[in-house]
Amino acid sequence: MSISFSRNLRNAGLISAFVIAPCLAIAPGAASAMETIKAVVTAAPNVPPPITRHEAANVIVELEASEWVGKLSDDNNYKFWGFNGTVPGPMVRVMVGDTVEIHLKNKADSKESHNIDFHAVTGPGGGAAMLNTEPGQESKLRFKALSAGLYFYHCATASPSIPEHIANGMYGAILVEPVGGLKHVEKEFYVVQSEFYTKEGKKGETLEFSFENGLAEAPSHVVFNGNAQSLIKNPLKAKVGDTIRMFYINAGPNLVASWHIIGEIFDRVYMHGSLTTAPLEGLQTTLVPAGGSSMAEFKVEVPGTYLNVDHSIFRIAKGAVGLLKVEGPEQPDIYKGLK
Ligand SMILES: [Cu+2]
Repeated sequence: MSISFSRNLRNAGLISAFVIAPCLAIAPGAASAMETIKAVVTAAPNVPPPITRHEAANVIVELEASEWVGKLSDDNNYKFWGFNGTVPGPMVRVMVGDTVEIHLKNKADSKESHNIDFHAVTGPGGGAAMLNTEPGQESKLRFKALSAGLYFYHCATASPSIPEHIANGMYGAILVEPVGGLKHVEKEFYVVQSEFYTKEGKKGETLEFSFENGLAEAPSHVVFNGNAQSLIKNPLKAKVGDTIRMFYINAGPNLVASWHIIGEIFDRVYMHGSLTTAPLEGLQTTLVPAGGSSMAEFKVEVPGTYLNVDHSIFRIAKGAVGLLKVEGPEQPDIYKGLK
């Protein structure tokens, strides 16, 4: 079976699954009496401010799909597709019980139609069925956040193929906090691991997407926050004594991640981003499935530079390495070289 034939079959199945979804477009006057607020969304590695309210609200989230050429590494550019002009797309923070309105625009100069499947949504296509948006158009979806957790979102448009939309950078995170929020920590970071599948190209060229390399699960790049040098050039920073909370997404589209920070131990890992399950404690490395997440908290006790990696370790040669710099006084009781 040729690649294009199997691709068309797959698309046909997915398209029909979306078409049969019932229409739940937002009707005027249907909103409840809840307070309406506009969500603050942030580009990685930044995290929106913690939620301090205890009452559910109507939260409006504005996102825009677009397509642009940007840096994938110091050597090459890539034609990204993404949300709000960044790869990954922004992080969204809401509370369980909130009614969330997604307003998705697709920039007028886009070549493709785009949508979003939110893993936090209960309903057909995770909302994608309601958010198919042609260039220059806007679509809206209302959903109720039913379960606390750290969730992935991604484009799921079937033309030319769903994998291509994800592989080109159309993804991000939505955190659904429990009522009352998460415990205070000194630092929060948003990190997304993802693969890129490109055809071969020379230094300085804009690399092209390769569907064949995607099928072979042979990425040319495995990166954090959309660029092979992203967290090398702009390290995450903290101070001795800080507790760090990391919201870690594995966008895939294919690989399972073995997330590890060299020289640190995760004090608490909320496996798969579940915030309704007790965390595991004292972990070295944690699995993050493709299209999944993990939330980890850890106190940094010793100053120095730490490496954030996928411990499927050859991937560091493809870009899966970032820096965490911890400043503060030496702690010889915990860590000291001996003569
Ligand atoms: Cu898309």
